[in-house]
Amino acid sequence: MSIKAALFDLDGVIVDTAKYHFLAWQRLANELGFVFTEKDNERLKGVSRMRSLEILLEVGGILGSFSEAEMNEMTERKNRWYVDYISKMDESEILEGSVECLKGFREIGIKIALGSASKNAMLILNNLKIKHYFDAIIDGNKATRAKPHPEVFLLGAKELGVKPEECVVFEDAQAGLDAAKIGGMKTVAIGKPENLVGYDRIFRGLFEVNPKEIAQL
Ligand code: B16
Ligand code: MG
Repeated sequence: MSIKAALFDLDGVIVDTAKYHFLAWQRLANELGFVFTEKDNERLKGVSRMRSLEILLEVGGILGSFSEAEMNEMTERKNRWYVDYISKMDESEILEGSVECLKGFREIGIKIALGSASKNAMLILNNLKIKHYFDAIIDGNKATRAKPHPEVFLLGAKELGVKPEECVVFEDAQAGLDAAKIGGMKTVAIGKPENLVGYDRIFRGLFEVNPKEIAQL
């Protein structure tokens, strides 16, 4: 068996928080006086909070009009609304097959880490009651460099005490798949083949994943 650890992205793989990010970013766009659509929101997946704001302001045609302090204030405002939404989440929002997949890897002795860009990952894991499945949790507070930089996954491998080539990463965002590849890890894409490239396997969701098969990658 070549794989010793499975590293999971959070948003888009284990839970769909993108809808809450969207509602909060949309509210900010409304306050700033422009429309932000669900299609625009696709560009924010897997991207850091500040980079998301830059994309949003670009959509509104007002990127470059604000100071660093104003940009910080806007990300804080958006985050307060976002945290309001995710504070109400519970186990019913876990995406289909996620718990079975995590259990399946544990049963065959594969270590598990979280590799998320989100600074709110711990709150989400607590609300979903799945924190105990993770041997290491690397989130946006621990990793400072945004995907496609491989930092978040390399820190995960390090905390688990495994080599990058012994890891498989589950990701829904292209930046995340690129980060895993740059880090020298195997990749499982979650999503549609027309939206993603450069993966070892692709599934519609964790409900399609067979941990024993992935362990042989
Ligand atoms: P926060 P992931 C990412 O989560 C989201 O996909 C992305 O839309 C968000 O901007 C980023 O986390 C930062 O989140 O504002 O909560 O710190 O896919 O890396 O689990
Ligand atoms: Mg994601």
